[in-house]
Amino acid sequence: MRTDVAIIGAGPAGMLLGHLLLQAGVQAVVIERRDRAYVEGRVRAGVLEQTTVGLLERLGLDERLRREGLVHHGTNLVHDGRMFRVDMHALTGGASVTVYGQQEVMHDLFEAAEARALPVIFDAEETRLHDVTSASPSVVWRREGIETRLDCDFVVGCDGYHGVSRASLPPDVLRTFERVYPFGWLGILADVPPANHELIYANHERGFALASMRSATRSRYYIQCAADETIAAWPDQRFWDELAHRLGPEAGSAVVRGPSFEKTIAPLRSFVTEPMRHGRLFLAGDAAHIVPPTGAKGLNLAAADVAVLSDALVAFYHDGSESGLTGYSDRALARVWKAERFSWWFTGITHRFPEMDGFARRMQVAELAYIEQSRAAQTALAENYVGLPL
Ligand code: RFL
Ligand code: PHB
Repeated sequence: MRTDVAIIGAGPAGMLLGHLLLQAGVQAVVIERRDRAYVEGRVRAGVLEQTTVGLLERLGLDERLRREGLVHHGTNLVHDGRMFRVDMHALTGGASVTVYGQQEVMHDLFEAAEARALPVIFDAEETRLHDVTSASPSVVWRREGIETRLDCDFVVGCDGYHGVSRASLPPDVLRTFERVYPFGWLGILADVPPANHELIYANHERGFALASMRSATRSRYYIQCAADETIAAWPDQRFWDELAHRLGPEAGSAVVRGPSFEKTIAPLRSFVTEPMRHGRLFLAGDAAHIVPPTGAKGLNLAAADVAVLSDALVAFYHDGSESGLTGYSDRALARVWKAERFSWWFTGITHRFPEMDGFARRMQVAELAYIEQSRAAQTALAENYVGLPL
């Protein structure tokens, strides 16, 4: 088999890139380790920046998003049990975010892949990358016992944090930067109306809590938990009690309880790989970087990476220009580091750290009180939250 661009991984990064290339007449094949139901079923991101929405619009994939997505002009912070609102729309000159679950994004991308004949190979095992520093790389995998080889011009690793692509960069080229946080997020989904029409990020002595949603009838809630916490220790009743307590009297009393149908614990990590290119191998999305979910940046960064990379690949095929490809890693990393900084900072001011002494705690309280009072501080938060320009 032969194609122009081999894409490893059919998550948001891989599928968006595949569609962007297809739209520009560049051939691509997406190779995915799991099946469609698994990828589509993963409950993850919920908040899309305007640039991500714009990308889906450019692909003609925004019809359901416009109908079902919830546009949010503000977000809310709670500290000392008090809630205040950051009017992102007013502070950024009209920007907003859209609540539309990653599961919905993936559904739309997979449906369109079938309709537009973007080739996606599911259940590919033992994927290996070959000759990525030569002019003719290839990808080999095994599916139902049969080995297939795909020759291509470029390989793009969109295979997430646990993928094979990053490992194909030689150790003397690869630099990694990491922070592992000493806690996780316990998240639930329940078919109950959300506590509030916008998100609420709460700093509480006992730990962080987040009130989010998927629709007017489906709530998504998270609470900070110990890194080694078990789900069995959190029956619904205990979760609801703790959530309501941490959200404070105003938001906590508005929480509508009901049976959860999803409950998972996610670790928190900041991680960056440099460079994001080696020869004809490019990395995009979680394969290259991880952010803690506090800033809602992961999926949006993946989308921003492939927006830049697809333009560079299309310029190569249309005009023979290599400048976009040469500049990809630096350009993507400049944005990645800013999102890393924001996600790390927002995590730092909202979570309870085990080593925190009285001074550190008071620094958090003072910072939140400052944000509450300062238009400048709220503007800084708002412009990062809605997403920095590409
Ligand atoms: P993904 O989604 O991990 O997809 C990678 C795909 O590659 C496949 N793969 C392989 N395929 C072939 N061969 C191999 N050897 C392979 N190894 C792996 C995998 O099966 C998978 O299908 O990476 P991608 O595309 O870069 O997308 C990244 C996003 O999924 C991620 O950043 C977000 O989910 C992060 N995130 C959030 N991002 C936001 O922008 N806003 C949010 O509100 C938000 N909330 C979240 C989040 C992530 C969370 N968790 C659980 C990590 C909330 C949570 C709780
Ligand atoms: C979510 O709805 O899953 C969500 C929202 C905001 C975040 C993280 C996750 O910061």
